[in-house]
Amino acid sequence: SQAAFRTDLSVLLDQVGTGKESLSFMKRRIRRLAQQWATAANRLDAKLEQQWRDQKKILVHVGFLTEESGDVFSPKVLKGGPLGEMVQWADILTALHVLGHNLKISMSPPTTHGPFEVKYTDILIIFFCHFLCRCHIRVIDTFGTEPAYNHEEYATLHGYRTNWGYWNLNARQYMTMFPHTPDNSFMGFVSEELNETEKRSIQQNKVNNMAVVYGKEASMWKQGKESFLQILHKYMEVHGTVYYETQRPPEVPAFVKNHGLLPQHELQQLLRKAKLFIGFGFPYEGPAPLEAIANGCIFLQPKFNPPHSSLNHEFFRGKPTSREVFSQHPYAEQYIGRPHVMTVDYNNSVEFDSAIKEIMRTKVEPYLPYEYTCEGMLERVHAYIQHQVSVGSAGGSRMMGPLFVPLPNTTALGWASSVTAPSAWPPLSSLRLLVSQEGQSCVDACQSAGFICEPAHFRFINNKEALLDVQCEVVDSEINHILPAFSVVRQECGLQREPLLFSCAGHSPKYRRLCPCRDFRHGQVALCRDCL
Ligand code: U2F
Repeated sequence: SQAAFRTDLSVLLDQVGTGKESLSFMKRRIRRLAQQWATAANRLDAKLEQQWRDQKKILVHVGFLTEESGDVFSPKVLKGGPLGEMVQWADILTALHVLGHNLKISMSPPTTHGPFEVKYTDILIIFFCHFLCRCHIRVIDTFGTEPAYNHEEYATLHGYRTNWGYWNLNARQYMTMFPHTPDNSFMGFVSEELNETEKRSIQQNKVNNMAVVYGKEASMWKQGKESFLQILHKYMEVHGTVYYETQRPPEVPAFVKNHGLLPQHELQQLLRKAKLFIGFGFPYEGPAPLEAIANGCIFLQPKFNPPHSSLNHEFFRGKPTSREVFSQHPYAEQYIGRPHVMTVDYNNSVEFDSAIKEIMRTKVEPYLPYEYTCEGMLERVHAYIQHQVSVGSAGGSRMMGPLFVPLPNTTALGWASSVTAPSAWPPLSSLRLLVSQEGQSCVDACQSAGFICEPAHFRFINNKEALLDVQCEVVDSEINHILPAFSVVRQECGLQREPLLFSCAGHSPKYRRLCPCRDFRHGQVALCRDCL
């Protein structure tokens, strides 16, 4: 049947249940943003112009909140532990409800297959449920899983095996918190939106010398922060929201006005007054900087040189990705940037000092990228649900509908001949073929040309015809996540034999890669122009 938008969240609130601090946190958030979701639903409804939307039966299994997984999160909700995941799950539940789907929420081990068409869960529960897995599953995976780590046999043979990867899913079944690698699907979350009146009043009431520190756990203030904190303190009044039990945490200097961990809406109020939200390098890639920028703060963060990754940093060690993180919040740096975001070398006191002065005299407007508004998230989740569908469980994830549509006889690409793939999503019209530099990934190659890598398009360019302009002595077909690619020196071309290993993220110094790029909507990188 047809899905109808819902603007009343009371049924959802009942479904979420009670009895845990984590659930109360999520419900407070759902209630606080209810009006915003309702407005977004009406807008998207109008924008889609009566487009048919299938109502799906959806299971949401929040693995990290089950007793069986140990539920390490719930006890930390009021103590400064990670809330990012809780924020995201609250928003996913709300988006699915608002889109009008038939939702079942489960927080204990799954006992039945159930006739569900989509199953959202997280990386923890995937361990428990062999039957839940494969083609209908979507794994909420904060930092992402690259194809080389996801393919069990390949990962094992080539040193990509971690405790988290190797589920042999289609990499787009992993859904991330930020658009890290386009190999995965970008799920995201939402942040608070302001109307024009609120924006104006915020700008009038900004306190130019007020800074809030990003770091709600005392450990985030440890070691090496004194020198730049002193500089900051020279110019600004420094506020913190660090959790404490009875006494001020010793890591937090006496000049800092510590409010203790605040409820989300009180943090928003504090951010409305502050001019600067300053990161200390941890946590990586959380929601708070987006909230700060949305409330008219400038976000100042440290540049990482060398970049942090699973090779050199404890936090990323063992995570199924080779991604290099060049600052505390790469999304803020790359997708938002100046004047809202400044990324500087904190070890250079001159650079740091002048950044603070610049921030105090710069006027900025509150800003929120469209993809982090409720409408943006609804639009994206709607598109995924309608288009990333499974066509049956026979061949496991390899059968994922439009992710692997059987092609017409000739696999040559539309730019050269007349191949069409009517059911392809994203549509073939969005494809732009590019060749990377040696050592460059398709993520970077596409980005530097103003596009985004689109893994669904690899199947259209994994053929001899796409290598037309390349001088190949030999064309081999192998199992290697760098392929399709060619080596200039050896004049060797290689095609991919294992579709699960199509990878935007892969790169190798010896190879120039064939890259399937696509266009994207302004403010909604997950969707191509004709994707809706
Ligand atoms: C990230 O998790 P965090 O929870 O550390 O991310 P933050 O950006 O600090 O904040 C998450 C939420 O906490 C809220 C704030 C954010 O929405 O509104 N909050 C609050 O309610 N009261 C306060 O005083 C301060 C903040 C990331 F999201 C995770 O995926 C990572 O695992 C983690 C480690 O990198 O970082």
